[in-house]
Amino acid sequence: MSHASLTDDILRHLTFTLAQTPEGASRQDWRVALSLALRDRILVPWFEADAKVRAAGGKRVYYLSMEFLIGRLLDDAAINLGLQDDARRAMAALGQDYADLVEAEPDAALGNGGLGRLAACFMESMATLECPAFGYGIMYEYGLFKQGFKDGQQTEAPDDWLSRPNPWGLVHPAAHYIIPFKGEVVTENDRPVWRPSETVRAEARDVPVIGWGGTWANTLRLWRAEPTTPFDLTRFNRGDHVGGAEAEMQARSLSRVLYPDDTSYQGKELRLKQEFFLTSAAIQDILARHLAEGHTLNDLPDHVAIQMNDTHPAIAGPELMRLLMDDHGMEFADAIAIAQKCLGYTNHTLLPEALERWATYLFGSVLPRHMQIVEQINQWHLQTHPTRPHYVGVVKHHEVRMGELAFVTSHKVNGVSALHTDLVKKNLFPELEALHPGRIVNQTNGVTPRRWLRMCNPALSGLITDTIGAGWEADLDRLRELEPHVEHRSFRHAFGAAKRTNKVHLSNWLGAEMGVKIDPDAMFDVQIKRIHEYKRQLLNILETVARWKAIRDNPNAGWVPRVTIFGGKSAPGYTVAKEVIRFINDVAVVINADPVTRDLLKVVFPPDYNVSMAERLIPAADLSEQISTAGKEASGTGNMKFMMNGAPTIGTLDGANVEILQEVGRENFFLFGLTTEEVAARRENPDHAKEAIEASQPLQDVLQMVVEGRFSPDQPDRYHGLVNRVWYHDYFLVASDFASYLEAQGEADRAFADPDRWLRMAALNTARSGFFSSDRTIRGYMTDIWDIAPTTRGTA
Ligand code: 26Q
Repeated sequence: MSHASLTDDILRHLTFTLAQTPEGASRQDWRVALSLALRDRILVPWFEADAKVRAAGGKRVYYLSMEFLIGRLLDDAAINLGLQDDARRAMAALGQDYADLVEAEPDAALGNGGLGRLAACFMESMATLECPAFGYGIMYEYGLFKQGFKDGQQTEAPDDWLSRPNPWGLVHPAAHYIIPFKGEVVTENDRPVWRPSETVRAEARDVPVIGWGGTWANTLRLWRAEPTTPFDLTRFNRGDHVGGAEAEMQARSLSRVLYPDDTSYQGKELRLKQEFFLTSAAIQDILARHLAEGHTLNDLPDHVAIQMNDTHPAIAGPELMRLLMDDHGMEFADAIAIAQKCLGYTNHTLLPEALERWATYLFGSVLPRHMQIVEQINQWHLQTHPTRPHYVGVVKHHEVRMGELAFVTSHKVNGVSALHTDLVKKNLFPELEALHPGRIVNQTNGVTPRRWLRMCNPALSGLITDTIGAGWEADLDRLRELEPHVEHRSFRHAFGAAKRTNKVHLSNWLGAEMGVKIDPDAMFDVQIKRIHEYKRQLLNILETVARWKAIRDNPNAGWVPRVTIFGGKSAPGYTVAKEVIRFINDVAVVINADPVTRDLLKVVFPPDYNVSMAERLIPAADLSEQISTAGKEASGTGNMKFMMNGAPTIGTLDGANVEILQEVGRENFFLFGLTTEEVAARRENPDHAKEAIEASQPLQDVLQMVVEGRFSPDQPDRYHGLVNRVWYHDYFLVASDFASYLEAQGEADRAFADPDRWLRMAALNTARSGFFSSDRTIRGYMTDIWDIAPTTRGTA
């Protein structure tokens, strides 16, 4: 495929699909025309992949997730097809700048953070590994809100991402299902019959997901809610213009907007309906495909592996059983046996406030038949495990516990890092682990190196290919071959040059977007992730204030210049997180205006952090901030992206940091803070924060400055509540870890001041990051959970 034929196809799409002339075409038109020309080249591998699976009668993975945090797809598709250079040349021949068109694509933010981005990385890895798979999600009309700052405070605006054309979502008119809700369950001929009082229609939008090499594509099938009853013309004609559209509005609300919370769940009816909408459409689709391919329902586990991304689709077990029993006459015992063999459940959190529990009255009113089945499952589990403690159960205290439900309906339950899986066994499900030894397994998260190294960091990718040859993208362990080169000054120099290129790009972008001038030779210290108390952005900004004060007290002490960069959104209702955002912005105003420290310290917090912004920030980062309270971050995946891109971590022994430390070695990681066990012990002391503050002069000074209103001169008491929480309600141990963090930051300064030492560390981070490819993770799921033999692709 040459760039000439690509040029022809782009022009053909511009003319005949978009009905535009080259002269009249906008940037969006060119972007869509190019996307369509690339999409054409995905279709054949896509159809062929499906035909191969059908012919082989093989097993497919069905990945059920309420979130897919996709980001942009154009450059990713071009790279995986091996057509990036051709696309660049074709666009140049047409007088367009390829990079400009890539930027014109809206960022598909159908997810909140880590869990949703993991699902997107998994889709790409499954396609790369030629693992037959469908992703099932929701085609939200509005993705995660757009974040703005007004006087430093977060504002939220709807993310109207579909207002610009989306060439990646193909309408699949044949795939549509009726999703029932509410009503009652009656008995007919001794069998329960659900008579729903509401229905909506699920319609499929298919996004083809092309793997590295362009030989295989899977489907991400996103459901859109549509009314089952057409527009009520009678009501409209009676003059009730709004009422005529009510049913339509009600139905469409199910796929209207992504819930922007990623911890505290609220128990809202609409959310439960969204979860069932996704899950029922998916299960109906799976059964329809299975039967259409000529298999019997008893064979289901031979052809179907369903993975539940957290408990959000945990109604999958009861829904599958309902269809098997009520529509196909299967007995309960057979139905649960089949469900268990098909289902797997991935847990992503230990935070108690994030565990889904639905009041039985709500659950029973929205899903009356499922309520009966859940009760039956609970009874069956108790009968088959009579030693089950009285306080354990799927239904307890008038609540349905989705974690327990997912656990007992699955054959495997997994955590997402070694430490997290340990804690899932010991703290979250100790009783179920005892009753079902071996069911809980670990699958440490990973990220796709195509997007998170090859695509976002062309400078470093080019150096890697020049050094170890092509093909490392699908065989990331090969990055180890860089290690001997790290000993060569010329390689370290080239590594540093690639990093500097990225830092210059970022400096220019930040200058243009935020009007700040930053020095590309300063240390870029980056913390990007959702704003959460447990992630401790507060610890980072308090340390930054301490640094500012120390520089002012002693400006000529040979300071390492730093730019402290934050990015991230807060859930709109999370008051404490929003206060942290405002505090960081207020601190930034004061520090950035200080002439004494201007060349040594800057704080920048660009608004509306998203996947595309991560792709700019990560390649330019020097230091990766992974500073959660030990035991709270299930894994983290940003930590892996930084490591791949040559940014050493400053971090706690939490989540996958533990494994990063193990891979990269103690001397290449800035470790600090209490361990999980020490955290628990420390909390036993009611004065832990007070004692830590009194033992640290810098922390006392910082808190004093904040109390005095140094960062809120127009309202000196603005942060009294914040400081008060550090003193008296410091559940996440900001105070207790402060001194240790300060020490580690000092170590990072000393390392950075020695460029040769730093480059060695940075390069070794990249060289030792192979383990964190999501290809490795997916191979793990295939062997340990899905019972699908991994192909040897990439490991040869
Ligand atoms: C639940 C109910 C109602 C509304 C929203 C939710 C909800 C939505 C999203 C609850 C949780 C989430 C997202 C959780 C998440 O992103 N967890 C992260 O998952 C990553 C991938 O495994 C890990 O790396 C992170 O450590 C973990 O925090």
